[in-house]
Amino acid sequence: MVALHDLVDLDRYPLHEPEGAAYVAVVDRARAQLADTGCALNKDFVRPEAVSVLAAEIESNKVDTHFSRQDINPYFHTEVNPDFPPDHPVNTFIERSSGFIPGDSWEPGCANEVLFRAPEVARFLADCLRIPELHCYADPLAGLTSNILDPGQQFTWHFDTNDFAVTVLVQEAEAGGSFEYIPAIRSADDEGFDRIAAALAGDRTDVVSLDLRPGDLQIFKGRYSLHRVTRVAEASRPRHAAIFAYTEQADVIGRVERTRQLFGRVLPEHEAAEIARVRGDALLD
Ligand SMILES: O=C(O)CCC(=O)C(=O)O
Ligand SMILES: [Fe+2]
Repeated sequence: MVALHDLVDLDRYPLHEPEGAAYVAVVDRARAQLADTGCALNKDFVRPEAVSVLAAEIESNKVDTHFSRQDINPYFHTEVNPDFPPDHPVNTFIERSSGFIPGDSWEPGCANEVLFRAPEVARFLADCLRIPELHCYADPLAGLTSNILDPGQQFTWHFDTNDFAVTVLVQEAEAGGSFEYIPAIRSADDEGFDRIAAALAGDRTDVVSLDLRPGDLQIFKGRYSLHRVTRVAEASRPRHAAIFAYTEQADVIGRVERTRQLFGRVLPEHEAAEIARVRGDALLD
């Protein structure tokens, strides 16, 4: 089986020595970036040879991708809300066309999974995010995924519903497919609708285009920062990113509706979790 040191450049990112000064320096840099822009970019986190392995695994699992195309508002909704004017962000719907390789597609022990499940990686991410501990998202479909943008596809402006996202770009598009974001365009007590409306209409003020390269590990706080992946050019190769989902609580499973939206199906685990949520316990009848 692949080991962590085969995958991560431990000279640059000494995840195996969390007490050392080098580790602390790397974490401090990520913390500063997160505080500043909500985005920490860990360049060349994955070794170049390992990036090829991650890419080959994604390529071979790509047949399992669930592609979907919806016109969404920044809040991931698709329906008009009559409480808001027609030109309001809530009623501005733009194309999201992309696909996800689901969590049950990966060979156990494959490189993508080893990287996702390595306790050292979860420890590092928790330290960067100043969270006591992180667990791999227990959702059987949404825990370990790959976001696929084929030529002509785009993932339009949106906010994430989770507090942070962890991404490794594995294959970059030659044209288009760039990650763009507007730091802190909203906050817990300010929706920021005016600036959001301007951004959706094409205003580039405050748009940051991230210099993301294959092997880079991105930690992104997407609750307050509007972000998108621009359209991959028709003549380009596809853009493939590995997406690692973690939760602060253990054993979290995603909602049925959202799972259907992204993966086109649900598993018995999702149905059971939904019933337990309604009842407030997981007991049989
Ligand atoms: O593929 C990416 O880099 C991130 C896409 C994204 O924003 C998301 O899946 O919420
Ligand atoms: Fe997102």
